[in-house]
Amino acid sequence: MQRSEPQDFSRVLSSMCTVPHPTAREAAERFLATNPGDPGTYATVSKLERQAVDLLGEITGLPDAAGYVASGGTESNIQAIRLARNRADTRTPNFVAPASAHFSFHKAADVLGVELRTAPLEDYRVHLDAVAELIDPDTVCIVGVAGTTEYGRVDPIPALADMAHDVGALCHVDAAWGGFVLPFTKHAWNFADADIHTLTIDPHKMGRAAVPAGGLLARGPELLDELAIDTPYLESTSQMTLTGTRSGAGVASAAAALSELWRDGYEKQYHTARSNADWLTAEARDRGFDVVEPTLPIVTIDFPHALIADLREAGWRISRTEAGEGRVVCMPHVTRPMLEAFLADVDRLA
Ligand code: 0PR
Repeated sequence: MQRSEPQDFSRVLSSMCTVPHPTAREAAERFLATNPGDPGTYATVSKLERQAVDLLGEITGLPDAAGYVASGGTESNIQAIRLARNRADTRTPNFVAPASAHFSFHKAADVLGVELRTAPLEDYRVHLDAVAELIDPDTVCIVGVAGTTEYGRVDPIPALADMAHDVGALCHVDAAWGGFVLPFTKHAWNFADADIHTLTIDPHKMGRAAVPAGGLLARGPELLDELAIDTPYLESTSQMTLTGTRSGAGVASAAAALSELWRDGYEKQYHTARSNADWLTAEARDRGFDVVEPTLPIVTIDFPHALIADLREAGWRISRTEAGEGRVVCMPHVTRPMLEAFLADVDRLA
C-alpha cells in the first residue's frame, strides 16, 4: 500500500496553496465522507460550516455574514456575478473588473452570459476614471481585488463601492488570497471599511485549510437568496451553492484552521511573511535586480527569462507574471532558510 506523504513544498515559490495546518489536515480526514450539500443527512459538518462562515465574517468585518464554504475562489467569483445578474432588471447585463482580476471572472462572464468590461490599471491598481467610463445602466456589479494574484495590490475598494451605489450595482471584492493578510494592514478592503455587498476569501490559500475550501460571503441572506434553487428530493428545500455534492473535508478543515489560527496565528503568520518579503526584496535589489515594491507579501523580481528557466530546471517552482517577472508568494511554507537556498541558486546560475 502507498503511504500518504505530505507534499514536498520545499521548493514551491509561486503557489497560493500551502501545507495545511495539522489540525486542518486531521479534520479533513475525519470528514472525508461527508457532504455539506445535504445538511439534513450530514448535520455536524453543516454546523462546522456555519462556524467557519461566522469566523470568516469576523475576519472581514461583518460578524453575522451570510455565506458558505465554496470549492475555491473561482466558484465564489462566479456566484457573486451570478447573484448580481439575477437581482438586476436587464437583458444585457455587464460587470466591470480591473485588468488585474483573476481569470475566474472571464469564466463567470462566459458561463453567465454577462459582458465583462475590463478597466485598465495605474500603478497596478484599477484606474477609477476608467471604471467610471465603463459603467452604464446595465452594469450589475463592480469588482475590486484586495490582493491581486500577480502583485498583491489592493484596489481602492471604498471608491469602487461608492460608484456601484451610485448606479444601483453591487460591489464585489475578491480577497481570495489577501483576506488572511489584510486584517493586519492598514488597507481599506472589507465590509466594515466600505459598503460592499459580497466578498471572496479562501481558507485554502493563506487560511491554511485543506483544498478545497473557498469562501463566499454576502452582506445579508437576501443576496444569497438570488442563488437559491429548489431541491425537491432533499430534506432541505433549497440550495444556493454552485456545486451539489461538496467536500466535507474542505468545510471541516476550514472550520478547524480558522478556530485554531484566527486571530493570533494568522497575525504571526502575516508578520513572518512580511519580513521574508522585505528581506527577499532587499537581497534581490542588492544583486541589481528590479523588484516591484511589495504591498502584501508577494515579491516580483525582474529576473532574466533564461535565469527563471534555469531555476525551474534546478527544481524551483517559480512562475512568471504576464510582464515576465519571477514571482515569489511568501506563503507559510516559504521560510527564510528556503529563500537563502533559493538566492544561493540565483547567485550560482545568474
Ligand atoms: N481570486 C484570486 C485573487 C486568485 O489569486 C485566485 C487563484 C482565484 C481568485 C481563484 O481561486 P481558485 O483557484 O481557488 O479557484 N490564484 C492562483 C492562480 O490562479 C491559484 C493558484 C493556486 C495557482 C495554487 C497555482 C497554485 O499552485 O494563480
